[in-house]
This record gives sequence, C-alpha cells and structure tokens, in this order.
Amino acid sequence: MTETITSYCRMCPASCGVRVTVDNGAAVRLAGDRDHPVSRGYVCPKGRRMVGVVDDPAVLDEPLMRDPRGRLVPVDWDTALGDLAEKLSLIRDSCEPYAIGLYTGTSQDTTARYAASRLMSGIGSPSTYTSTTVDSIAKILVPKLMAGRERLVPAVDFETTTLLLVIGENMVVSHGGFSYFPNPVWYLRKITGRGEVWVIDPRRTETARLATHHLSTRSGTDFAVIAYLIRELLRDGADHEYLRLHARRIEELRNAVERFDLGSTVRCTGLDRANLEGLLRAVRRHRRLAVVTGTGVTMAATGNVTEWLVYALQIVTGSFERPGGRWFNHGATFWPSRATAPDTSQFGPGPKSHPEIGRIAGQFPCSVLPAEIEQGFLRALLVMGGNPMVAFPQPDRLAAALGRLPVLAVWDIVRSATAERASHVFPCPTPLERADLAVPVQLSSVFAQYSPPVVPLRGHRRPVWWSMAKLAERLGLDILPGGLDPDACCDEDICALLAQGLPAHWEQVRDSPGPIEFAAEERWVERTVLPDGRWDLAPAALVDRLAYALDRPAPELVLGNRRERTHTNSTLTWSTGSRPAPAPHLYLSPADAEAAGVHNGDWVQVTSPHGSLTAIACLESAMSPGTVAVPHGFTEPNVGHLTATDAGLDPLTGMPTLVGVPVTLRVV
Ligand SMILES: Nc1nc2c(c(=O)[nH]1)N[C@H]1C(S)=C(S)[C@@H](COP(=O)(O)OP(=O)(O)OC[C@H]3O[C@@H](n4cnc5c(=O)[nH]c(N)nc54)[C@H](O)[C@@H]3O)O[C@H]1N2
Ligand SMILES: Nc1nc2c(c(=O)[nH]1)N[C@H]1C(S)=C(S)[C@@H](COP(=O)(O)OP(=O)(O)OC[C@H]3O[C@@H](n4cnc5c(=O)[nH]c(N)nc54)[C@H](O)[C@@H]3O)O[C@H]1N2
Ligand code: SF4
Ligand SMILES: [Mo]
Repeated sequence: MTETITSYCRMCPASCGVRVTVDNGAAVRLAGDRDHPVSRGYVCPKGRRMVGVVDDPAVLDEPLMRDPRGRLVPVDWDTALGDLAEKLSLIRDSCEPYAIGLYTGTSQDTTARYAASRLMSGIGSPSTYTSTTVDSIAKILVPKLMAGRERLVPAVDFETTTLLLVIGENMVVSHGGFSYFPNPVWYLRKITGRGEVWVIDPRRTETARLATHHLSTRSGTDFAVIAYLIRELLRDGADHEYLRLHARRIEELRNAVERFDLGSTVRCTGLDRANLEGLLRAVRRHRRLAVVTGTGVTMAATGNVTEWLVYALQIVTGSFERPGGRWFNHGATFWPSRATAPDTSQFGPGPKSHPEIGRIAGQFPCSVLPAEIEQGFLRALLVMGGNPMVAFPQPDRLAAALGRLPVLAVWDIVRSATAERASHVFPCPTPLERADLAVPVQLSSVFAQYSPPVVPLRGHRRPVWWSMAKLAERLGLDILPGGLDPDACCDEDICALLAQGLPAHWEQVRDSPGPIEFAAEERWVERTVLPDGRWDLAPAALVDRLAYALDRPAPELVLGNRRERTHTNSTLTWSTGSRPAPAPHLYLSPADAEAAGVHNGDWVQVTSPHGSLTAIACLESAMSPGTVAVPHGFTEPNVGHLTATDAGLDPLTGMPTLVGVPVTLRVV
C-alpha cells in the first residue's frame, strides 16, 4: 500500500515541512511540503537524507555493551539496561546524585529530551550539560542580564524588515543557529527586494553573495562596529521616545561606547571609513533594523559583549517588537518547563570543579566536564543525541577523562566517536521512525507541529523515552507522569504530555494535517517580560567586559568556523554505500596561502597555542586574509585540537573560545 504522510524534518531545528511517500513500510520519496506556512516546500540536502538514514548500514540496530576484553558487543535490552541500572545505583549510593551527569546535543528527538530531563530530575542531579554552552550561550546570558529572562528568541519579521544586518552567520548553508531560517534564499530575497541586507563575515559566504553589502572585520571585533553605530545614533537617529519609555541606564551605555569614534573603530576593526559611514547612513535611513548574529559572534571571546551591543542597537533604534525590527517568539512559554529544565535556578551554584562559574540555563558549561571527571566529582555520564568527542575542545583531554568513567552510556543512531568510548550504547529511532512534537520557537512564526512515526521501527531500536523510563524503573524512579506504564504507551502518549502547555487541544494538534499556527503576542516582551517595561541597556558585568574586548591582541592569523551543506556537526559525516564520508579541509585565502607558502591540495599543519592538526589546504578567494577555517564534527582532523577547555574560558558563562584563536601554518 502506498500513502503520503505529512511530517517535518528532524535533521536540524529548522523543522521544514515534508511529505513522505511510504510504500509497504518503506519511505520511498520525500518532498518539501508546499503548504507549510514557513518552509513553503523547501528541503535541503540533509533533509532529503532523512529517508536513507532509516536503513543506512551505519545506523545501529542493537544495544551494545563493553565486554571484559574491552570490546563493544551486541546484547539484548534487558541485559544492557539491567547492567547500567546496577552500576548507576552503586554510584548513586556511594557518591551523591551529583556524580551522575547528562549531556544532550543537537538531536531533534523531542520525546527523548523530555525523558532525559525527567530522568535527571528523578535522580536529583544538577550535573546537566547541553551543546548550548559550546555554541551560543551569549544568547541566554544577554537577555537574562538585560531583560531578566533567559530564553528570549528574537525572530525576523520578513514582511516588514527593510534593513537586515547579519553578523557571523551563514544562514543560506546553516539555516541559522539560535534563530532558524528554513528556505533562506526565498526569505533573504524578500528583504533585498525591498531593502538592504548587510553581512559582516570574514568570508564572502553564500549569504553574503545574496546580500546587498558585505563587510569583513578583523576577527572578534564586531562589537566595535556596533558600538560605533550606537555612539553615532545616540547623537542622531535614536528612537528617543522608545528609550524614554522602555530603557534604563542610557547614560551608562553612552559612556561605554563613547570611545568608539570613527577613527578608533577603523583601527580596531580594520574596516574602512566609507564602509562604516555607509552602514551608519543605512541605519539612519531605515530607522529600524533587524540584526541576526551567528556562531561567528557567539564563539568568539568577545561574544557576550557583541551580543549585548547588538541588543542595545536594536533598543536604541526602537526596533524590538515594532515593524521593521525583530520580535520575540513567545512559543517557548508553551514548553512544559519543569519537564524540560530540571533546574531553572539561573545563576545557581556552579560546578564543584569551578564554583566561580555560575550555573546558567539550568546547566553547567561543557568546558568544565573534563575537570569534573578528573577531580572525581562526575562518575557516570549519560549522552543523548550528542557527540562531545568532536564537539568539545581538547579531544585528547576529554578522551582521557571519559576513559576514567565507570559509566558512559550513549543514546545514538550510530557508533559515534563518543559511542566508541562508551560502556553502554543504545540504538535509537531515526527521525522517520518516531513521533515528535515541535514547537520551534526559533522561527518567524509561532506554531506547533506533530508528526506521527512515518515508518515502523527497524531492528531492535527502541524509543529513547522508553529505554529511559525502563532504566528509571530499575532505579526505583517513575519518570512518566500519572503512573504511565512505559510498556503500555506509545510515542503519541508522550507527545501528548509535551503538548500540555500549548494553547490548543492535543487532539487538534495531533489531527491537524500540518502545523497549527498561533497568533504572535504583540509586544509580548515589553508588556509581560521586562521589569517595569524597561530594558537594562548597560548591565555592569557586560560593560566591564568591554574593556577586556578592547585590550585583546590582534593576531595575524586566526581560526574561524564553517559549516557545510552535507552534514550537521557530526551527523551524516559517516560513509554510506557508495557515498564516501565528507572530509574537512583547511580553507584559507590565497593571500594567507602565499604568505605561508601553501598551495591548493598541500597537507598543512595548523598549530594554535593549544595543539595542532593536519589538513588538506583548499584555497578560496571568498576567504578574507587573516582567518582560516576547518569545519568541526570530524574525528580526523578534529578541529577541537586547536581550542581549549583549560584556558580562556569566559568568566560569565564558561564558554570556550572557538573562533579567533591564533594559528600558524606549515606545509608538511
Ligand atoms: N571548533 C568548533 N567546535 C564546535 C563548533 C564550531 O563551529 N567550531 N560548533 C559547536 C556547535 S554549534 C555545536 S551545536 C556542537 C555540536 O554538539 P553535539 O550535538 O554534541 O554534536 P553532534 O555532532 O551534533 O552530535 C549529534 C549526535 O547525535 C546523533 N544523532 C543524530 N540524529 C539522532 C537522532 O535522531 N537520535 C539520536 N539519539 N541521536 C542522533 C549523531 O549521530 C551524533 O552523534 O559542536 C560545537 N563545537
Ligand atoms: N549544513 C549544516 N547546517 C547546520 C549545521 C551544520 O553543521 N551543517 N550546524 C547547526 C548548528 S548546531 C548551528 S549552531 C548553526 C550555526 O549556524 P551559523 O552560525 O550560521 O554557522 P556557520 O555557517 O559556521 O557560520 C558562522 C560564520 O561566522 C563567520 N565568522 C567566524 N569568525 C567571525 C568573526 O569574528 N566575526 C564575524 N562577523 N564572523 C565570523 C564564519 O566565517 C562563518 O561564515 O548551524 C546549524 N546548521
Ligand atoms: S534546513 Fe534542511 S535539515 Fe534543516 S529542517 Fe530544513 S530540510 Fe531539514
Ligand atoms: Mo550549534
């Protein structure tokens, strides 16, 4: 029997709508859903691979456990869960719950995330980690300090924006990070059709090629561009009425940016005067603007400062929650918050190895995880849908630390680099084999979408919520509410739990042929989030960091970052059938290549103060001199060797510096 099922893509959070043709339990075709209000029929190359992943030989079918000879061998579920429960019980009883940690990465399994956080709440451990702290934690910190709330996700109003400024993000390839852009070319063209798009990036990215203007700053100096704009706009061009009603500490902001006149900004950023003045004129002309920042900003040592000034710029121009600016998607308030965030104390006590670094967004920063293990505070780590071995800095240090853990249990769809080091590995459903409920708050619309399982589960794969609930049972915990029996319920029952906070009945969401849209709440932040309806324009902690940002040395050559169309971080980096595994290159500008005597195709050793790697050089005229890039997500070469968890951590968030690290090149 052939049928077509409406679903959405779960290869990244952009959640594009898809229609999958299923023939006798096999997905045979996938196309973009033209009726989807946000993605409008778009799917990218990774989304198309959702079909092939189901029966991909690289994908796990059986639980694995380490045998006495140190090999990972197939076992049945009972054996694997029973052994894991026994070891976790021992640790819980001999240490404290703190010793059991959880790391969740980018996998889009919504019911798994729910179950994992319920499990941690049940165990009573604060040791939770997510990839947000090696990605864009500045975007949690800054609204917390300026608006008193951690999760504000600004969205772009594509209907009214006439000036879009994109800093360190390549949404045409990545579809965005903290804010997502399905169908990016269509949306960007909507804006260039009526206005301007300016991109600031050391590479002339695919996004920059569609923009009206492209500027390349010296790495990590984006904050100075924004400070200059604010300084000049406060003299002429600010929305003083908005500031009077909705901001405080304007004078402190004015003082903080005062030193960023044209001359000093040119010196700091390496931009020329005409470009800076041109950008200022554009902001004055359009009066309001939307600014999107990506990982090129948040992974730099100056990430928090830039993100703060970007917020301030949009406040100074009265751009938030007004036509032509950015608005905030209030969909996050629909999440069953206690279920998804085991501990919501925002700046609660820090991790034991680094008590000086607070707890943020209900988690500890990934950068302290090796130290937590080395110092004996963490004895077991559960990893769900993440791959720290290729996502974190200093893989050698991490590998040694993970090797000391009595328990490293990994829930994944493949034998990832982290799974290879595990004590227990649990095979999970690939996206089309499971139901999911998305409330993608990062998008330019407030909506929820349910997808039923599109094809039946293969092999011995089991839903993550099921295996976690069965593990919990063995630990004497009940993580499914209302006494639900994991053996008697299905994916849909768990999605119904996730839907509890939605302003719609579960049946409505479940039975809807596509996403259900909700009205955006007008001026939601202004009316209900801001203390006294006012933004704090100059939080002291961030003002203090501005001096640090300015005093940083300007290395000749630095590491940037880069994403490629074929894979999301390490997902889909494996080889499959006739498709070879993608291999990362060292991308560099012809000028930097010449200076280092490097030719296209040369093997080059890249060395930073933290380590080195060897990669094949790829000269690219789109790269600006001064920045090189090696994509992350690979075991070999692993760009993590060039970055560190034992140096240069951000004092406010513990975020490691992943871009802007000084490097040198040598042909080998
Ligand atoms: N130097 C440098 N380092 C970086 C970055 C950078 O730009 N430069 N980027 C950082 C960023 S932004 C991030 S988010 C992190 C990535 O951090 P992680 O999320 O830890 O890394 P991923 O490689 O995305 O890991 C995803 C894992 O989930 C598995 N997986 C995929 N689909 C599913 C599924 O449906 N179910 C389950 N259970 N598992 C699944 C994959 O096989 C993979 O092992 O890396 C960070 N590290
Ligand atoms: N195909 C694909 N899509 C993905 C992913 C993937 O791995 N592959 N990963 C997903 C994840 S987890 C995330 S977080 C998002 C991230 O999405 P993006 O933030 O868009 O990530 P990138 O495409 O790496 O773009 C970062 C840009 O920052 C630039 N940059 C580096 N240093 C600086 C700097 O100092 N200043 C400025 N202004 N720019 C700088 C780089 O040149 C690069 O173009 O993408 C998601 N989507
Ligand atoms: S951008 Fe690509 S991977 Fe992401 S949801 Fe859309 S189709 Fe899937
Ligand atoms: Mo990310």
